Amino acid sequence: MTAIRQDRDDGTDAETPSTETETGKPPSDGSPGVAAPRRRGGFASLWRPALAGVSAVVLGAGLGELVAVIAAPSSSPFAVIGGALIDLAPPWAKDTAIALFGTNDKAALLALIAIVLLVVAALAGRLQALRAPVGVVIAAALGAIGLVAAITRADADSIAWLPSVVAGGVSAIAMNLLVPLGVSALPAPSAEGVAASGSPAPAGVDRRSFLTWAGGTTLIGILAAAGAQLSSAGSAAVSTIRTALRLPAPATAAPPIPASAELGVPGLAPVITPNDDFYRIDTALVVPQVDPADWRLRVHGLVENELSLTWDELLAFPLIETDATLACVSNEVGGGLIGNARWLGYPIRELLARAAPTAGADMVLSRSIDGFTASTPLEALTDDRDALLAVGMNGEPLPLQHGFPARMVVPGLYGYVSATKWVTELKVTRFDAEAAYWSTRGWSERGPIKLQSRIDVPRGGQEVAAGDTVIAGMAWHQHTGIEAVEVQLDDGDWMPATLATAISADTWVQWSFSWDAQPGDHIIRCRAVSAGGEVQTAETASPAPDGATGRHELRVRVT
Ligand SMILES: Nc1nc2c(c(=O)[nH]1)N[C@H]1C(S)=C(S)[C@@H](COP(=O)(O)O)O[C@H]1N2
Ligand SMILES: [Mo]
Repeated sequence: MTAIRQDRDDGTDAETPSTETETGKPPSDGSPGVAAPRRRGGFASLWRPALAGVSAVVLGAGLGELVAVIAAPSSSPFAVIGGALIDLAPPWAKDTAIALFGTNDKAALLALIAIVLLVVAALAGRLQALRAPVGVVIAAALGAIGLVAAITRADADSIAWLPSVVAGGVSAIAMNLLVPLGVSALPAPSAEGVAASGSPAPAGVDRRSFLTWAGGTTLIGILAAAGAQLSSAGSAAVSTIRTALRLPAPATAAPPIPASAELGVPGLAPVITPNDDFYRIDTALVVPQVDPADWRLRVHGLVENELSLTWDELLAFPLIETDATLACVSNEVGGGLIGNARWLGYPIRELLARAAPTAGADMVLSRSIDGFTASTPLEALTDDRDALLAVGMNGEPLPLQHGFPARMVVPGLYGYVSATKWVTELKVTRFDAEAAYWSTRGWSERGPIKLQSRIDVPRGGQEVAAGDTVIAGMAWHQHTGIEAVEVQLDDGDWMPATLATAISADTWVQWSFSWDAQPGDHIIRCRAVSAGGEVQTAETASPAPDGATGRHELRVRVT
């Protein structure tokens, strides 16, 4: 509501700039404002207080970010407010954000916060001019919002409050000092008669001085924020530790990827997804920085032997390698929130065997350093599948954004119920006793990955040359496997596609289909058949609450 009202204010002030040009002319005649129509009194030139408000808040926010980088990196006011918004957002918001912005949803959220902040800052400046100290109170309140968000984070440390207090305090003080500069440059409404009758304008700074003050303040704020950005990129200590790290060789290596797993069709997803191309989904606005030297994994709850594992202890265990395709429950039919990697890690079933779950336990609630939790059925962690406490991804330590130093990977389950990154705790418990992060936000407490397939080649909407054409894509039903993929052209019969060699039942598989394309518009559809005989359903379901269904179809024009 605030933003809408603010927009209207700006709109009705459309004549303000011209007013200002006249009132703001160099006061060589010593009487600025004489020519200004003053029908609307002080409102006519409230853009100056608005600008002062923006300058004050930019200064405060910039210094707050700088203090955060120096003193409390996980408590940057922007990050904690963004993090709180993510946690508070209604369940549908996740999907909408991903649908609109894909994996740029975090950048979009930060941009949105910045826009709202600037609008509120402008409004605060205006209110400060009209009814001091309302603007100062708003600036302080913005800091207080950051403060509350900061100290309620799961990973809050003892000085988490500092950056937001600096941001709010500096904004409030600067608001108190700058807004009067903007106001006093104009004749006060009560002085209008005097000004109009030719008396000297009230004492105060002229337009140029005001712009210098406001501009200078804004610039300092921007420089502070930029400095914060640069030094956080430069002083990435954990990233340096990761780069220097050598992981042990697996005690049990995965067999080489069969050459026939890769069909070599241009435009088709590679069967192993390079780390840099691997989708990223999480609630962490700032990637958690976990030093392996400080990392511990606590295994507790309904167990006979509570454990606490250090990094060195974990690496000393016999590690195994396994290929598994991770998928996000938010992935739409035909979407890209899925990737396949070769993971290195310690089987969680071995870890749980050491902890010895007691009778009655049916779930493991895994927790990340940043408070995210996932509920994984105990059975999926103790059966014969290679559910891993993973430390390596495609031959390197986990990238920071994929969970360094350790995460879970459980073949066959969507990430939100299994793939906890930056994992620090496994609590053996019961589904009827505890609920995980997304389960409390309307998503299903269990999330087996659904049978799916997609078309990668050709791209939808693409023009295809008539004649021999290849249609190709990916199919998956982790932990069950794919038996067949079929292709349908223009509502005709389903025809078998050629399957590449599957790495395993836990990974996706490539498929291709040769098509003698005839000129005209065509619809291409695909469907997979699982190793269990299940045919991919045509019934469409949206991602919430437990994964999308339906068949990928696309339209192409053959010329
Ligand atoms: N700590 C943490 N781990 C998390 C999440 C999260 O928000 N926080 N999201 C999960 C979800 S929803 C998915 S789909 C996978 C994605 O893993 P990736 O980013 O490595 O692809 O991580 C899972 N692990
Ligand atoms: Mo996800």
